[in-house]
Amino acid sequence: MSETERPGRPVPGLVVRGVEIFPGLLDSAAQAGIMAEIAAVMSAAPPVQPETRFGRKMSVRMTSAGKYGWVSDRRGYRYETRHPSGVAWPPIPAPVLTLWHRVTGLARAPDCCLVNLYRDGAKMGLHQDRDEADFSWPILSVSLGDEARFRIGDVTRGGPTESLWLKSGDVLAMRGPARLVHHGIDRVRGGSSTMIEGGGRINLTLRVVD
Ligand code: MD6
Ligand code: FE
Repeated sequence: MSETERPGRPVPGLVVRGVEIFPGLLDSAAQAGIMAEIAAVMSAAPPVQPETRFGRKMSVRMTSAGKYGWVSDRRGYRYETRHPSGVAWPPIPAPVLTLWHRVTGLARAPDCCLVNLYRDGAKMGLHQDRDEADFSWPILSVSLGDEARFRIGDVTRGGPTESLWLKSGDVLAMRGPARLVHHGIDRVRGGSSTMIEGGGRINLTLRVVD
């Protein structure tokens, strides 16, 4: 992995169990700019409520931008080059790519921007992100809209966890020894933001897939 030190690369304001958090990295203009682009992504590739391999519907709605999108259905979890409807995923919006390069310092672009939409009561159980080919690449995550309690555990299952509230404009990086920690969203504080039309929270995760 070629990591170039770039001038102006932000320093994490907080590190929790190895996860780097950049509170308020995006000001409200930057958030609104990204949100407008993500709204266009969601009209081209509407978020769907995926099913797990076991036939349970997830409460989060998902879509993606980029070369690959992450999907889940009865056949399992995987990356696909098309939305379940058959349309190609829209390209990753330019301001999102700029943020990736600025925070990671990497020359390589991500292959996938997974868009997680949390409406009324949606949450996400503790999981690891391990459907990518090479865990030496980081994952970058952007929070928009309502505040959410993010829980962070360990690389191994079980054991102690810590949680923190993520607000709109917060950015987070999972890399190095923290790349494979368990994490999830306990709950979203409904109505805590007006950033998203129709309410709720959006989380973007940027990944190198192959
Ligand atoms: C969320 N985030 O914030 C869920 N995964 O809604 C994730 O699952 C996540 O924030 C990998 C890396 C960073 C993340
Ligand atoms: Fe994740």
